[in-house]
This record gives sequence, C-alpha cells and structure tokens, in this order.
Amino acid sequence: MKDVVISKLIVDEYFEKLRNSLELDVAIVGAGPSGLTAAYELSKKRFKVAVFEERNVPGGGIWGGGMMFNEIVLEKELESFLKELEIDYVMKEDHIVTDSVHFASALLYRVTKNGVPVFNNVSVEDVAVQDGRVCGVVVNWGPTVRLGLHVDPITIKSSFVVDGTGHPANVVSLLAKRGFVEMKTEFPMDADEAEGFVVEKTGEIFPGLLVSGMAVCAVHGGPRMGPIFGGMVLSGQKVARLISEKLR
Ligand code: 48F
Repeated sequence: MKDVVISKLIVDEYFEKLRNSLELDVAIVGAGPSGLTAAYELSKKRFKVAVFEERNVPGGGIWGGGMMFNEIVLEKELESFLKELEIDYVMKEDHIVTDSVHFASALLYRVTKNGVPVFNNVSVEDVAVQDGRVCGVVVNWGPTVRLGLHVDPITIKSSFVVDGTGHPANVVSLLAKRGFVEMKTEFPMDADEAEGFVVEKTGEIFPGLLVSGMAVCAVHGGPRMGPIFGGMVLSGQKVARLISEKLR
C-alpha cells in the first residue's frame, strides 16, 4: 500500500534527523531573522546546529513586514549579506527595501541548504543546567505546550544555546524566574537607538546561553523597533561570531 510506504519514509527520515540532533554544538531557539542568520553563519563554519521553532511556519516576524505591508527595510551596510544570499532588493533613501516573503524564503533556503535542521512545531519549554552552565534544551511539541497537555519533554544536549525568541525572550525568562539572571523589559519604540543597542548587547547572558535579536531588548531594557531588520541580521552574525570563538 503506497500510503504506508509514504508514512514509513516520513517517519524514518524524521527520526534520523532528530537522532542526529540529540547532541549539538549550538541549539538555536526561534526561527526569526536573528536566529536564522546565526544558524546560517554557524553552518558556514560547519558547526553542528539545529533550530527549534514552536510555530508551524518558521521565519518569525519577517513575513508580515510592517502591519502586514510585506516589505522590510535594512541598513545599506547589509548589502553584501543580501548579495551573498542572492536576495533581490532596491536601494532607496540610503536603505535597502526587500519583499519580506522573498527575504524569509531566501534565509530559510540557505539555512536548510547548508544542512541545518529546522524543527518547526517544536517548542523549547526549558533549558538543562549542569555545573552552573546551560548545557541543552528541553523540547516538546509546540501544540502540546500551547494546550498545556501533561506530556513530559525530551532533552537535547548543546554546548551553546541561543535565545532568539524575539520580544518575550522566552528562554532567558526561564532562568530569570528561577533567579539565575536578571531580566528587564522592552522599552517603547525608537528605531534610531534600538538597532545599535541590540547589536551592542548581543552576547552571553549566563554561561552557555546567549541572546540575540529582539530578545536582547527585553533582557537588557532596550527600545523596540518596527520592521527594520538590519539589527536582527547583525545580531545573528555577532552571536555566531561569539560562539565560533568560544567553540574554537
Ligand atoms: O520574533 P522573531 O522574528 O525574532 P527576532 O529574530 O526578530 C524580531 C523581528 O522579527 C521583529 C522586530 C525587529 O524588526 O521587532 O519582531 O528577534 O522570531 C522569534 C521566533 O521564536 C519563536 C517564535 O515562534 C518566533 O518564530 N519562539 C518563541 N518562543 C519559542 C520559540 C520557544 N519557547 N520555542 C521555540 N520557538
């Protein structure tokens, strides 16, 4: 029966992918622009990386552009990054403007093409901590977590974990509520200030746990910003650089 062959192929391939991801160099939580950029940069250096995304559709806040006007803006300094990824864009008023669906698709294509598994529908509900260091992520199905079902998770070992969960900083908040770290809150909108703030404060917040993207503003008390994505890309690049240095 063809249907059973199809089921077998899916189950076999998925479990091989999952089994190969049980011990990682880097677990990236959240498939938004910063997490995907970090995954892309780390994959170029051949580190063992996986991305965990609680929603069905990876890409985070990219798809919707600003208020569902599906265009995003980046600083002109990111031109070489867009060229590297073969993303089309226009340059206007000293800024890059690109179609958000095109940008999200290109980033996802490059990450997966480089062999990084993106586990969509998988939520990171906790971290593993041993000897005062984050050493893995505790995962469950996204819908299981959302519905509050009483189902125990499984654990994935990782030398480093990146909180790329955007505005709520969901991973850092797990440590904050236990008193391991202090967490501030995101400040009101100010794109001029926010872009630089995000990049400057991107880094390790607790041994083994780094924070990137908008989660940085929630953790360190920086302003939010609208659909300008240069800071997200630069933050993803910086977190990848910091981890690469530590892993080497
Ligand atoms: O919010 P998001 O796009 O993160 P980001 O990389 O980029 C922020 C921008 O999109 C935008 C902005 C700047 O222009 O203000 O908002 O900082 O993506 C975060 C992803 O993390 C997922 C969530 O579904 C989203 O796709 N996520 C959140 N919590 C978890 C998670 C979790 N516990 N486990 C897995 N995924």
